[in-house]
Amino acid sequence: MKDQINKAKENSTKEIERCKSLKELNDIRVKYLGKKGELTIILRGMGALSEEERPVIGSLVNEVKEEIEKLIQEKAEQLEQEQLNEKLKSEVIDVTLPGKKVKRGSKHPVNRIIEELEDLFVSMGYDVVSGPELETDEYCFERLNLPKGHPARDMQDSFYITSEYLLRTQTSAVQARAMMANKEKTPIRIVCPGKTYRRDDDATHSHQFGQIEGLVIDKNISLADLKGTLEIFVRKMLGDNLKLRFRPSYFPFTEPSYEVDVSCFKCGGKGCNLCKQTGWIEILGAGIVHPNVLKMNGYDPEKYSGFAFGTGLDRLAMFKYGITDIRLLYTNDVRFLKQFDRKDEENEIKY
Ligand code: 2NL
Repeated sequence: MKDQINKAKENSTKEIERCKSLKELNDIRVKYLGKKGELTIILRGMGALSEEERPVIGSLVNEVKEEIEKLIQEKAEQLEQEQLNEKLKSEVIDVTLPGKKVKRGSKHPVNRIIEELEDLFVSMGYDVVSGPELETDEYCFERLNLPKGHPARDMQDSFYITSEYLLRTQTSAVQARAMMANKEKTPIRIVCPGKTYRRDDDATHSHQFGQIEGLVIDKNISLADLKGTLEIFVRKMLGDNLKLRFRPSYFPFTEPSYEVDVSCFKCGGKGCNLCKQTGWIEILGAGIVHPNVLKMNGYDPEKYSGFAFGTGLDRLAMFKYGITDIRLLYTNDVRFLKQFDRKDEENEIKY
């Protein structure tokens, strides 16, 4: 019996040593120590032994059992450690690899123009004001010196929603609201960028377009103030040293009214395809606020005067970035838009 025990000890020790997995190790444990394991069977068979032999064999079996258990425990720890090392090795992270780049969106060129103009005018003490795109006839036309039946209303074919409400045809409505809200309490210095709508349906016009208007009302405001302001506006947007030219024109809300040209920023005024050989490019509409408009919006024209101007943001963006097809501004093709990823200065075309 002793031999049998020693043999079991010897064999199990070898098997444990050779064993390569926890599963195999468990099989070994069952084989020697399990319910039907070799040592268990020996213990059960001890009844047949003599009184003297029983304690000797009993303690030997227990000793060997403990030893095997200890060996199994040690082997298990070793195998677990090996498994962990293996796992760590397979999951190793190279912290020196470059990270994945997060794709960032870019600002729409028209929004860049708006932001730049807002910064410029805020730096000159203006407020940026916005208002509803769905406007009343009253604020879009009446208060801007365009009474019902006025021929200028025909100039702008509008999107009427009801007989009273329409999509605003110009941002001037916002300015009329600002005047009505202030009513001589304070002077006014505001710019109003925003979307406007007209029922244009030919190939070169869009039914929706961006506009920015400016309005200044105070005591003793003159045409000189308007000229100086527009000069700063144009030079900041399109280039230093550009010249302005005021041509008499007509707007119902200003008197006198002007169309303002800028000396061609591509050819410097010599004549080229951009300015159609004239040396000038029309860029703004402007004028001195009509006394009727002042009166209708709560300002006494005897005490107060003001200037106003307006321009299309799409045209400005096209000039500034050298965009030749207006549809690119509305189709949101990322190949186009991502070109405006970088800083403004890098996108500007140098004429
Ligand atoms: C253009 C011309 C212009 C105004 C807008 C205005 C507003 C008020 C009073 C007086 Cl509340 N004038 N706005 C004046 C002159 C021209 O816009 O070509 N826009 C695209």
